[in-house]
Amino acid sequence: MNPLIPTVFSADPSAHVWPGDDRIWLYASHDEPGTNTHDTMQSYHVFSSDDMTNWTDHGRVLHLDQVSWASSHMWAIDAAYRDGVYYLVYCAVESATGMFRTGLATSDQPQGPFTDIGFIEGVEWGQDPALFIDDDSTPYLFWGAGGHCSACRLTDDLRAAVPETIVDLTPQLKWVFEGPFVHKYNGKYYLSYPGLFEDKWPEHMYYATADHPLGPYTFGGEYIPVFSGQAGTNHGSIIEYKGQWYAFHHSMWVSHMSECRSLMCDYLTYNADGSIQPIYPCTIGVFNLKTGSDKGTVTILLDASVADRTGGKFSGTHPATQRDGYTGHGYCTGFDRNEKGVTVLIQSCIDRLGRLSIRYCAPDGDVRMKVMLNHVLLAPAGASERLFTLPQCNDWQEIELCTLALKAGDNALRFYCGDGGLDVDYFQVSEA
Ligand code: FUB
Repeated sequence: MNPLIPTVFSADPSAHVWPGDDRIWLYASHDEPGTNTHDTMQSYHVFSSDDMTNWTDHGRVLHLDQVSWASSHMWAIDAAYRDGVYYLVYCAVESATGMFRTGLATSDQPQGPFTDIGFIEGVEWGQDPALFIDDDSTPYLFWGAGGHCSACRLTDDLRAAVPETIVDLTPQLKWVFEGPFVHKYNGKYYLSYPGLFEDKWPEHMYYATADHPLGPYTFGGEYIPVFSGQAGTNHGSIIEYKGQWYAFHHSMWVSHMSECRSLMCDYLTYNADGSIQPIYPCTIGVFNLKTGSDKGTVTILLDASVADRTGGKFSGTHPATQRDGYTGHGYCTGFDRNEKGVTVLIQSCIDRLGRLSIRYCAPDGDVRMKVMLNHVLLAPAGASERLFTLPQCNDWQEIELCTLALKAGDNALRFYCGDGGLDVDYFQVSEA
């Protein structure tokens, strides 16, 4: 169903399937609700699915405040996997020069959170990066903005451009404006990009093909024309998942504001000669791979052990990994006094209801906790006392706690007031 992710404004989707993993992963930039300018963009989200219509929002995985060299414009991104490390490849304006740089951030898990390791040396005005690792493991970087597109080979550690390989692909990419993405199909390299037909907005999606990642490229044509409700920009990625090809892109179908965008997905079909058939985005979008339904949900999954790196914080609590069976990086523990707790960030693009669940372990007995959303204490349904009881359990269990009235923007969920013996794996917010 389109928009694919109607719960949080996100754009510039970069889709990947990682080795040995059954899921499809989307790395996307984040638009702030209520603004209509790209200047306010300052973070990224990761989404995953194993059926194409039910998606998990893994929350805010990198923020401008966590990037020491950058001052603004956390714009389009890509991701890569190399030697056991997941890379978020993003762009931001460098404080020292005012120039767009291509940043690298790493994680040991595909959902992040990501830790910045600096920008790629030798890439100037590196807006809208795409990192393509070829079958022989050679890494290539593509970037582009303002009507230009360039590419180069990267050093093996991905930290620098190999200067003598930098090429200006602009003359080979008709109407190119920004946002390159590279995929491979039947031995050919496909460079897809947003472009301005006759230099006029809005953007169309075009592609070109080559026998080598660095070209020369031959223009292939338009594969997503301008459509009703388009955001002005478009930007996307193309991927095969479980035997089917998909084109991810964005629209303004939720907000009707060009800079509050929502992710979209449509089927992509090749002709026998390798050319791509035009896509006309529709609300049905793509179907569930298991059930055949076009309906889906978005569930927010917040790993309590990394709350402090995803927009929340620990208040006297801390992450731990001793107890087996946790799902992400670990769990949060140390709720041993009244004031101790954990806060997680829930981002939503509209005012809406969500159902809050928690996965926890409480081996020493029932635990009574307080839950506060945006500084308001919540009560269990039908109860007058604002305390939630987590029943004793010797192993991890998930229970639903209450309904949340989320507001558009940032929501702080604080969970506190324990009396010991509690470990929290994750918080989950499902559609109500
Ligand atoms: O999302 C911010 C900017 O808008 C991207 O960097 C461009 O590709 C366009 O989608």
